[in-house]
Amino acid sequence: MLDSPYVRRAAISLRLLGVPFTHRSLSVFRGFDTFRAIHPVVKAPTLVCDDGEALIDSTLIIDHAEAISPGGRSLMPVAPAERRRALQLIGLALAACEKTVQIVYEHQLRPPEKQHAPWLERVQGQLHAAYGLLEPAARAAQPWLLGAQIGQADVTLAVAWRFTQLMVPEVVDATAYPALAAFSARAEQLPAFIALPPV
Ligand SMILES: N[C@@H](CCC(=O)N[C@@H](CS)C(=O)NCC(=O)O)C(=O)O
Repeated sequence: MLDSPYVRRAAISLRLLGVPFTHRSLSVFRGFDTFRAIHPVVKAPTLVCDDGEALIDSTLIIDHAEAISPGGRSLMPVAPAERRRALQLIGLALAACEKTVQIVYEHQLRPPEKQHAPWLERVQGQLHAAYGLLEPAARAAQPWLLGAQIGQADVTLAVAWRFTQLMVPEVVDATAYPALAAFSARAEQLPAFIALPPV
């Protein structure tokens, strides 16, 4: 489901890379048994390739999509310095996704009496640390994080921010991160983002 930031970043990336795919929206919770019939590990996203082999994990799916993209299109810089910067930013954005998911799971999957306040505080602090490092990067974007061309760092950051704002806006106040909010709004106007909305 596109409300998962991992599913959405993979889908937007495939689209930007020109790799055709069919999207089947299936909940890993409500559709557990149906999903398990597709892949026993029940992780979203799962990419089932034309020969029936399946890949899990958004980063690995995107890696494969880059390898088969028509015309050798890529969302990653080649030069080592820029590539390292992209990897650094993607790591922070993925951490923001993970910490947001942990907060959501703590609230939605655990009974209230089993929720652990110190764990939630730790995770919220980590989420703010990630966005705190990403805010100056978004402020310096021209208009994208590594220059004129949209890349994987942009896709992952924009998807992460929108996900956090949809799921836990009370934890991450958008007004405290104006550059991230503006960056996200810019990305969400692109056809690939509009075609694959989180809700
Ligand atoms: N590192 C993975 C994370 C994927 C992930 O955790 N997806 C969630 C949905 S947002 C999921 O499958 N949750 C069910 C579970 O972990 O049991 C990726 O990048 O694809």
